[in-house]
Amino acid sequence: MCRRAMRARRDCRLTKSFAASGVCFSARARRSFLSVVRKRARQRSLLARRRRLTRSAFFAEGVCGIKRSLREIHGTVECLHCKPTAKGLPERAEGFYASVMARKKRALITGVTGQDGSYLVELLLAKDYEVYGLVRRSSVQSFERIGHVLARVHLLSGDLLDERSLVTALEEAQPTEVYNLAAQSFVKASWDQAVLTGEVTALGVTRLLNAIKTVDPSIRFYQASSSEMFGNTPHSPQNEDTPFYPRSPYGVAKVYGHWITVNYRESYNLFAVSGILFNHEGPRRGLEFVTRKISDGVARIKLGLARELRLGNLEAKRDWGFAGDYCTAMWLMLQQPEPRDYVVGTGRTHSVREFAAAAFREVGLDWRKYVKVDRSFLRPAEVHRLVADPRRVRSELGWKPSVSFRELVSLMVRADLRRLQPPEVVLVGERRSAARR
Ligand code: NAP
Ligand code: G4F
Repeated sequence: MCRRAMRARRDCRLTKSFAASGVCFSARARRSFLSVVRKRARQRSLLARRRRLTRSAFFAEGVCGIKRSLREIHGTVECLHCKPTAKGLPERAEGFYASVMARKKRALITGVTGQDGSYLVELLLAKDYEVYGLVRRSSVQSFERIGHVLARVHLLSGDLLDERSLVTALEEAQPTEVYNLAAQSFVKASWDQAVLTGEVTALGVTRLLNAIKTVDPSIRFYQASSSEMFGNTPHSPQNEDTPFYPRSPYGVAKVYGHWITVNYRESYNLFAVSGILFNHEGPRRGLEFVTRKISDGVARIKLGLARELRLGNLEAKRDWGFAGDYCTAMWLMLQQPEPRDYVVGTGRTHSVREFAAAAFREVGLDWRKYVKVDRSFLRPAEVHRLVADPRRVRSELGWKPSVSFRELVSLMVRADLRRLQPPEVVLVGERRSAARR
């Protein structure tokens, strides 16, 4: 019906100009003229569809063609917005087009309860997005990282293991952008749960891309790829053209996620991009990752809550940046005219030993007195050194990190000190008793 509405308007306009040209306007001539025009329009509409949502594509497709979910809302094949009137296309269709274009951007974030999810929510809310977050069912829900913005986020239940739940979430949120941050993201755990890691971190990406293809192929998609994909590569620094050599089931799963994103972009013309992000940290980082384990350990030792810090390989080197900065890069990637993959990192690398030394220095302690090497934290296969070559993201997206290595260490240690500090009321009590003494 929508197409018929389009056709009615086009025919009406074209036959008028045809008649105005003074050419003989017999019924037969009109019919053959229109059949040629329609054929061309069909070709144009196909091209436009391939080129995403332009204004002409919107009408050529018919509103319902683009927003298939609308058809379900109307509960009828005939879309009210596009129903033709005696005058051709109704004003409502124009109005609807304008309202669709002017509507708030909507984002769906998988992994919204994770470190990056929490920073991305803040960023998108500040940009006036309508934000939806996918959360998986758990007997105890932990919204620790997003508690402060919970009232402004729509939470939807779903799991990367379950494609149907992803379709439902997309239909409900009707996002313009999807950020796939959900994953089994802890490298060490990926050896113990290699199949689960593959199911979530690798196949989960295919499920989500399939859901997008079914619900609305105009959605822009961001895949959280990782520098772990470079693993043991002999090339340094690593950029978008560096070959992958993953060293863990996690790294292997991320390589799959990366290539399926590229493949769906090339096969189905989706706006799907892969951000190859190097390690990014902050006070919201999970306690199992080395930087947070160190900042937490240092704060505990400083406050007399622990005596030592047990770590694995101190010589491993990583390119560490602040997670908030990296979420800006994710967003920038989805605002570009063309989908492209980017490496995101600081371009500087430091060892675990250097991180630990800087963290202890922050509280005036010598790391050598407290750090013990514990072989149980070593990995079956290690990634020894990673460092980004972020030239493309800098030159094309204008992105650069705002927090240096020293600042990152300092802000993480200070945040853990604040968190673990005895409550203020104890300090006040202490001050009073000190005053009495
Ligand atoms: P994170 O803190 O571990 O968060 C992971 C998120 O995924 C959590 O919200 C978790 O939900 C969710 N999740 C896990 N399994 C799921 C499933 N089956 N279905 C739905 N959700 C599921 O990770 P992050 O540091 O924020 O990283 C975000 C993404 O970037 C991950 O994909 C990670 O692999 C990737 N990445 C991270 C870094 C980095 O340095 N941080 C670098 C490169 C790439 P629960 O709260 O329920 O567990
Ligand atoms: O902090 P990590 O566990 O991070 P890893 O393995 O680099 O992975 C993180 O960054 C990736 C990006 O490259 C993400 F894709 C991934 O999701 C995750 O966010 O370990 C960093 C290094 C490793 O070489 C590890 O062997 O620190 C070494 N390390 C030494 N002692 C330790 C420890 N790692 C942990 N987790 N715990 C230790 O006690």
